[in-house]
Amino acid sequence: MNAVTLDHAAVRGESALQAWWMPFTHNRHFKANPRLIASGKGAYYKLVDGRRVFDGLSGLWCCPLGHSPDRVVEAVQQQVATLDFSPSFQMGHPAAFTLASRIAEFAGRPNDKVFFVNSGSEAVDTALKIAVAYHRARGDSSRTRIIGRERGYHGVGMGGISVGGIPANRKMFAPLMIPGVDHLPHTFEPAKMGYSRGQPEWGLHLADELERIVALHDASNIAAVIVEPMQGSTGVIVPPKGYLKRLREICTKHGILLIFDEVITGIGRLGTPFSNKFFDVEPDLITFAKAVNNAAVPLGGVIASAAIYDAFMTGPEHLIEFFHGYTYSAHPLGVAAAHATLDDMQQRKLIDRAAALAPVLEEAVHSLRGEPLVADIRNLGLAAAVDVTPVPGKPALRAYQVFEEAMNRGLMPRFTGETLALAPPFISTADEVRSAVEILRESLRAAAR
Ligand code: PXG
Repeated sequence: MNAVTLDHAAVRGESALQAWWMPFTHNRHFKANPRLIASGKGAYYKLVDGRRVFDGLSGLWCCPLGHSPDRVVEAVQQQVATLDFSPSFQMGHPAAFTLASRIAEFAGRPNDKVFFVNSGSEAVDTALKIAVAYHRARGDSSRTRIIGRERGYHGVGMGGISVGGIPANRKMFAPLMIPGVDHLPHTFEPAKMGYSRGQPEWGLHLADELERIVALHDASNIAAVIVEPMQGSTGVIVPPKGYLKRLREICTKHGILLIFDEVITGIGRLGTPFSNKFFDVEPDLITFAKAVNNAAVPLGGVIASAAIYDAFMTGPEHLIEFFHGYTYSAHPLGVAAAHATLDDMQQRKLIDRAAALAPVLEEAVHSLRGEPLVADIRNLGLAAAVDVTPVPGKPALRAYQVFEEAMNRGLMPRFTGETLALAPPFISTADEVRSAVEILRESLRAAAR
């Protein structure tokens, strides 16, 4: 049975859906009430029951060009017929080198180096390894502690859940956590910053908590700080004005590496290639994944400053300098899709378009203030979130109810906890962005009835 013949009627309550243990999913509920996607084109998905829905989250924040853009489709087709796989250990293929330079240029850091991986989780764990090994390579091997942040999402690897700050992602795996991790406080305080447009005025002082943690352990024991410049998964938590700059200053003062996890903010979501240009803050390491190749093939990476790379380039030249990598690092299909994605973004000026759509989304989403169930609204770049009031005694149900109403009206937003998020494809029109928000308005009203 393929995805197209597996329609709702045929599978409801039957065994056809039982074998796939789905990720981050309410499996039992889903299998009784499946939502199956048959195809995608441009900013729309088509469900197997024939409904067409606007893709309000660009897949999972990863398809800024919409679905199956011609250029990416052709590039992957050609690549699979030319060079389907190429080992990356002690061998290389030319397009991986040109992509690495291109991504470094794209980040405005042409001397940086790029290490390729296959997902955001791998990018995070790779960045943490680079950070710890970097200090050791320089003879500073007591610098091992890593500082993450409450509410942070850094994927699901052992490193990522350890530095991450989402309780549900951590509590079942406590014995597997890496030791020596502290967390900065999160910056979300609705009483002080509710309904902020863009970056909140309140909260800069929370960056100074880093000084407290440094004083506790002594800087000589701390390797790195990792934060999402804007927290995506936990509901578009926007950094207070000046906060990231302050973190940078404190890290620099104490010789601590600063890692920006840009798996969501990277590749244009804030209207700049990476968020360093948006916030005017240069981290030492940047992780990316998702949108880098429009998610056509899994690909991610870590951008490292030349100084970090150089610290590893010691010892005999015939020996490996960094014992890390994946079979699929710089997979030719992922790389081809990334070149095609960046070509398309650059030629069609799609990051400028994301920047131009950002105020449209801001205006529209904040017009939901005062609608039933709405508890808070936030936005940054081409991303926004609406918090809803919980159903008493049933956490996370309300946002799901709103999501269902939205799906019935032709919009697929993201629901998580008590939050609905929107991050439309960059190819969306202003009217599509506005009408997605109007559907959300009707859905909030319907869910409140
Ligand atoms: N870091 C960040 C900042 C992320 O947002 C990851 C790492 C992990 O990436 P992988 O490719 O391993 O999943 C992410 C992933 C959501 C949502 O709904 C967000 C993510 C993934 C799926 C859903 O907000 N972010």
